Amino acid sequence: MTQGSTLRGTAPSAEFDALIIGAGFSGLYQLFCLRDRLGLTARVLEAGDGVGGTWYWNRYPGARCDSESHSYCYTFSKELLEEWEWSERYPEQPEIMRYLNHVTDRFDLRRDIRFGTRVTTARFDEAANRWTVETEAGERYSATYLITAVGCLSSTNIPKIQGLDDFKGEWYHTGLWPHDGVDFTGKRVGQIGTGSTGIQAVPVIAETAKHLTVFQRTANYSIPAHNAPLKPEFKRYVKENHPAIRALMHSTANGHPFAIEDRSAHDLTPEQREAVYEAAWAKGGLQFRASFRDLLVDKAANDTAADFLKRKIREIVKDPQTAAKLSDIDHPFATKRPPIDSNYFDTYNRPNVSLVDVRAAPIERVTPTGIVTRDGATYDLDVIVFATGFDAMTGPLLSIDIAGRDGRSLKDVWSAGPRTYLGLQVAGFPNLFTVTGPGSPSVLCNMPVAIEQHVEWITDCIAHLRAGGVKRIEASADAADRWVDEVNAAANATLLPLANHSWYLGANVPGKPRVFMPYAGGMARYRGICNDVAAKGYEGFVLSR
Ligand code: NA7
Repeated sequence: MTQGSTLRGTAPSAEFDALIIGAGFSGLYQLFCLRDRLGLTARVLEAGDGVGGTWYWNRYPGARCDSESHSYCYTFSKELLEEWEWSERYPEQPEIMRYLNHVTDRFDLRRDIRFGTRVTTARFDEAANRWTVETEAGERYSATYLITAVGCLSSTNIPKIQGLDDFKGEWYHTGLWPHDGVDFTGKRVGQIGTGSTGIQAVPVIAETAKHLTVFQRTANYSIPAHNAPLKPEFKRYVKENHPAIRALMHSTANGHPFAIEDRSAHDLTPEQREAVYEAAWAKGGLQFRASFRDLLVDKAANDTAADFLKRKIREIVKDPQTAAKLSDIDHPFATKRPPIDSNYFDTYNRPNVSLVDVRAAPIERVTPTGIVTRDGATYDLDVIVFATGFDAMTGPLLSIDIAGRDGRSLKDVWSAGPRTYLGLQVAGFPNLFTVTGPGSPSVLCNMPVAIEQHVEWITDCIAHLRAGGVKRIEASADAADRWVDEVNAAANATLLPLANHSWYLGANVPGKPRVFMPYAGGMARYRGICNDVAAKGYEGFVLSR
């Protein structure tokens, strides 16, 4: 076990009741709750120069949310719900940024956020019962409670490809996109990655690039988003039905405003099933996977959806070889995060777009002028776009050097994979709360729903501690062990682990332990578990006065 290093700085620390790391959806709401509801002194430390978290950094072409706009927002304020109006079915990155800036100003949050401040270390001082954090600039802050609101997909995964440093063109990761954009006009562009991000970027880059070469390692399903401006009737429906929409989102497994149909794919004849899938395809979006209740638990049921979606790809893509590569999908539908798209497959019918199968011939190296694959083929490029995803869930937490009781570092405690109680706390790290941490539904849920539940639970917990004169709360090791078993059991009850190369399992980052990280038992069930734990006096946590 390595002991956490000591803090570098000697400057006195600025003292608060609570420190929050990150000013995305989570950090903003956590600040509001602790400051305005509980009356605590709180400070948000944010690496970026503005609010938005994941959305602040992900400015790539086509960046858009996969949750429908009327469900991708806070629900805690009736006034906020009434005054904000989304323009499209799926909100684009700039509109989400406008929304989060509006929330920040409306609730006067900006004055308690320190921007351009990257947290590098966090130490728990047992005698003082306080966390001290240090920033890249050597500033120090201390607080009783430390809350990480660092997001699940905020540590970029840039594959270590030999020769990248010598590339004479430009290269970018989609999650660290230049704020003033990238002009692809007349350029030969290579894009690596066909996850949700890559699938959004391809059609937009193809519009201006001279040529776009897409390097695909794993073929992917995608459902049309059918994005469009919202009609006045729908906007009115949303305005008049906030409580019912919120109640619906709270009742579903994924926090989306649609329920999973209570029927098996086996209940219907092949013709009836086809009609269901056609209707879901025409409707578009993530709701496709809600067509039958057994799509994620029964392989034969899943095959019916997978076959339909592969057939759609072959119908849309005209070149049979390209269609074959795009539809050669090796995992059941929705066992990796299912993308939704705007003309993704159709874009391969453009003369300026081509597909390279890097499962068959992996990328060998980057040269000063392009990419070489193992079969010796060379691709001359002016720009390389890495749509290669993230060191998900644990990456953002482990990028901070966090040490708890007895100087134990989080890196050591999680060396074989993350271990949490409810995804909210780690044994050995008192008064540290992890919003949407590993072991919680997080990325399997519509994120604002998961975030509001966590932030509210943490706020109620801190209120309870202060009301009872409790100085410290810490997950017990036993409760965390039991929860890790529960998280594994929940994943194993589904088909999700069959996608053995997914980022849910950490398999996209070389050397990362393969552990299924999010809780797959459903958001509604999870909310109930968290409520029960609190009602039983924070069962599984050790509270000390
Ligand atoms: P994803 O879903 O992790 O997708 C990353 C893509 O990049 C995926 O196709 C990967 O292939 C590919 N990849 C990663 N490394 C390499 C290397 N070394 N060579 C070739 N291809 C590679 O990230 P996204 O940003 O698209 O989406 C993340 C989430 O953001 C998404 O789920 C939504 O929740 C929003 P692989 O599949 O690993 O073979």
